[in-house]
Amino acid sequence: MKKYIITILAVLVLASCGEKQNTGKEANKKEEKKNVIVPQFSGDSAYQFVKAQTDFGPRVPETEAHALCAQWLVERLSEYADTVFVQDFRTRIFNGNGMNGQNIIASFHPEAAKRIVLCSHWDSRPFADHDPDEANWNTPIDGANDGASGVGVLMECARLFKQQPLNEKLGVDIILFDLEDYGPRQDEALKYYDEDVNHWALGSQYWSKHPHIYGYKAYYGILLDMVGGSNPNFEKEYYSQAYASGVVNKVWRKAFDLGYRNYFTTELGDPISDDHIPLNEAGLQTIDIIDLQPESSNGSFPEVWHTLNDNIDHIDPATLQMVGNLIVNVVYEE
Ligand code: AHN
Ligand code: ZN
Repeated sequence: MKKYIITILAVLVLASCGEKQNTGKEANKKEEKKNVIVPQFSGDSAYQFVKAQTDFGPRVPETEAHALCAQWLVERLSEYADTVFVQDFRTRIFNGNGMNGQNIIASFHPEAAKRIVLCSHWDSRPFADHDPDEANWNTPIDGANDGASGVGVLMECARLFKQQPLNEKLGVDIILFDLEDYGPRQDEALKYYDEDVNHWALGSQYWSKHPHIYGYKAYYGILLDMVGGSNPNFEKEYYSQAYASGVVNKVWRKAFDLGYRNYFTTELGDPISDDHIPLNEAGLQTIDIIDLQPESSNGSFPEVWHTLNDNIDHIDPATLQMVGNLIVNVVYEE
């Protein structure tokens, strides 16, 4: 019940915030920013949040592990956030079959008009279709990096947002998308190719058409994907730069300030089809922080990508720490 009351309030507040009156305040802004105390992001805590997910096993939609993980995510997020929404949806996967999914949304200061979206996908891929051993191509993956890493960072962010509340005028929505990674196997991709249909990012496509709050608007979004590998290479992903260059600049500038130049490069990365595309197409400027490895054997991502090796043994808490620290610095200084 309470959820729906808050929903209605949020709509009213959003509707009434057309203009703002800023004159003398601008000058003080920089000074204020310096005085914000940013809480300490723990890479080890984020790592535990990643491990808790992989301990369920592969989180493939419509499996028990997936359902149990959803329950855990909702329970933990309910401890931290003001409101948690579970958006159940039914969609169509690449082969035409129907499938159920759940987007999980944790809102902080749901009444605030100025909002930031932080997102990741929480499902894991049903097919290890880039595994060196062809016998594994139908085997689901743990998705420690591909899925759980971004969620782990966002769970630690949520813990901090509870511990040290954000400015009351700033709202954050952590959105965990389902069914990002149910695209067809690489060796069958042509068979299922349809220029009008994106077989990936199904939860994000659904949410973009049916946001959890009618008429939902946000200032910008940040997607985290594969943020847990060792020695990451975060290039300025092509669509992020094309759709949301201001957000890329803001985040990369902060990464430089924090001393992360070796990992947040100025290189313009390859275009990646990911959860940020439907959001950008719906008008929400969203960047993708994603580990791009154009020299790897798959040509795009870390070596373990879509193999059985994408497990907890290949997660580096230092990378989680760097990305998480960057996110909290961006958010608390907003
Ligand atoms: C494709 O390769 C179609 N998408 C890359 C985005 C992705 C997949 N992220 C995680 N898994
Ligand atoms: Zn994937």
